[in-house]
Amino acid sequence: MTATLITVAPTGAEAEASAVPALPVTLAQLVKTAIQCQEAGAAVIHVHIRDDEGRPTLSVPRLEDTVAAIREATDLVVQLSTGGAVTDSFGDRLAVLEAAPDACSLTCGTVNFGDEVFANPWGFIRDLYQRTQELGVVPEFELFDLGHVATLHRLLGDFGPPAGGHVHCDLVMGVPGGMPGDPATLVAAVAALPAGATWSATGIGRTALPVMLSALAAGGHLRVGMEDTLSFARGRPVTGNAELVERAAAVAALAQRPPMTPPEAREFLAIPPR
Ligand code: KMH
Ligand code: ZN
Repeated sequence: MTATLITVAPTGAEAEASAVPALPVTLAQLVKTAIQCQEAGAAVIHVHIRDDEGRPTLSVPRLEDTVAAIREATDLVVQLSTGGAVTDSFGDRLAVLEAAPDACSLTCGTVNFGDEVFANPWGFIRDLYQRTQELGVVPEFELFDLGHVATLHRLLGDFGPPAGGHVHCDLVMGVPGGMPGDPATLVAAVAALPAGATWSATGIGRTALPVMLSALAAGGHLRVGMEDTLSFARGRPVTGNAELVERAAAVAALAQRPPMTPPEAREFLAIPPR
């Protein structure tokens, strides 16, 4: 059994900064969170940023500053979100890559997202993927539904392997409108992945723990963080991202699959040296 890749998704674009005081929204808070989460066992950070009012933004200069600051303070693989918020334009989402992160998320299809729609039509997926190849940014394929796996096969068939050459996916489970976060669905999604692909899984909200346990049992990797869940347990809000990473690292160690270090993660994900 291999070690466990732990990704932390500390902020997201959905939670209201004013309603969730523990959410890291300033650059200083994000950097402090990154340091704590690396110490707790994370190797990758999935980054969404906020503006001075705490609202989601895709400002490229701000993203550049964020990438530089996290690199300065940690060894984490810096993965910028190209999903942004449901209100972001395709142009702004494509421009995220200009901030030159190590990696980025790349969602492989449209999905109902609660009362909203997270739009990812084929033309956008294709353009984003080709731009990652041009810039040498390693994509992580976000799969919110089984149909997204079919689109991943199409993408790889039409345009070849990603930057770095290795395919790593993240099953995002339990979004209202996407695939449910349960063991049977996880097994079905994993069975449909391209040969040689590796995968993580994240369970949104109350599916966080069933998905974590199922993923470890099935040989997968983990994503945790306040983007995905704001409750540590029933009736007990998360006090910070590090406690979610600590719990994931403890469960992974119990499964005899301790956390990967950031250098091990870079090799595992085939992140090209900068
Ligand atoms: N905020 C969601 C609409 C990603 O980061 O790539 C999309 C999302 C996926 O979070
Ligand atoms: Zn995200």
